[in-house]
Amino acid sequence: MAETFSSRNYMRDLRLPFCPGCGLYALSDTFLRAVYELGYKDLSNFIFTSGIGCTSWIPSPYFKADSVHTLHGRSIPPATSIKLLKPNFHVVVFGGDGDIVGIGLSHFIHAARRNTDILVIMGNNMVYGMTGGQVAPTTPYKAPTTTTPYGSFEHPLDAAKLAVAAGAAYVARWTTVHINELKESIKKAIQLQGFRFIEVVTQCPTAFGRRVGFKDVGEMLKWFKENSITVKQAEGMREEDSEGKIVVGEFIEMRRPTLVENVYALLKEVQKSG
Ligand SMILES: Cc1ncc(C[n+]2csc(CCOP(=O)(O)OP(=O)(O)O)c2C)c(N)n1
Ligand code: SF4
Ligand SMILES: [Mg+2]
Repeated sequence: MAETFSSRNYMRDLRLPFCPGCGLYALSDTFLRAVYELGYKDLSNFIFTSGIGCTSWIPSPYFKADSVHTLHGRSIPPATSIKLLKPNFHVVVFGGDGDIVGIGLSHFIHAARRNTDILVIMGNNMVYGMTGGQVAPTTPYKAPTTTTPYGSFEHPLDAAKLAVAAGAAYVARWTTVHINELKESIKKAIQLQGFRFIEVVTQCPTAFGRRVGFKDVGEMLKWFKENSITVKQAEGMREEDSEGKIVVGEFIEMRRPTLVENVYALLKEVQKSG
């Protein structure tokens, strides 16, 4: 392990493309810190895929690693193929809320159902950030966006709960004010098997914060902090009372046969009988 952590050791000599104050700097850095603390000197044991959007820029081309930058919403299918062909690698998907649970939603559900051995990290900034702040399936009720100037009239999708219902092996949600918890969660998720999903509620001051009336990034982070409740606290609350809160913590951790195990076991059986 390198003497002290520096994200630069894991990154190409390029400047990240994010706006000042964007939470994606912290997400990128926390992921690399987790990798470092697990003892990986480089990213040669990892393969990344991502779609299109601000969050999707995290691994590609910035991480010094093999990565596939795919179409908007289509990062999970190539991750699945890569994991089946290269089962010894950690396959990690980075994507935004629009990418993962908007246009890419069916891939997300089926990957969880199959218990596909990948880690999906979703940066949830509650809008389509890169394209200017359109409403997303994760936009809070009544929040104004470029396409809902009078406030969103839809209730947001709970991606973590959906992943649990679909069969994920590990699900957690944190925000960019829960950096230590997020780092520990990433470390755990990298080491687990099956479909792992970590949602990271992250500030987008440019396309979300300004529009909903936050003065600066500090105000957004304060809102994350004051508005977060734990999974345990949420369990004891009525649904209408927890509406609008950010439920943070681990939602599930369970072991069941994974896609790779099932496919390779079947291949062995077929080869034996044929
Ligand atoms: C098939 C397709 N539809 C739409 C787009 C335009 N587009 C690019 S990124 C994006 C949304 C990005 O939002 P999100 O996935 O939440 O990522 P963020 O930028 O917020 O991190 C959209 C609609 C596209 N590139 N391809
Ligand atoms: S638009 Fe939002 S999510 Fe994208 S880089 Fe800027 S602050 Fe970050
Ligand atoms: Mg987004």
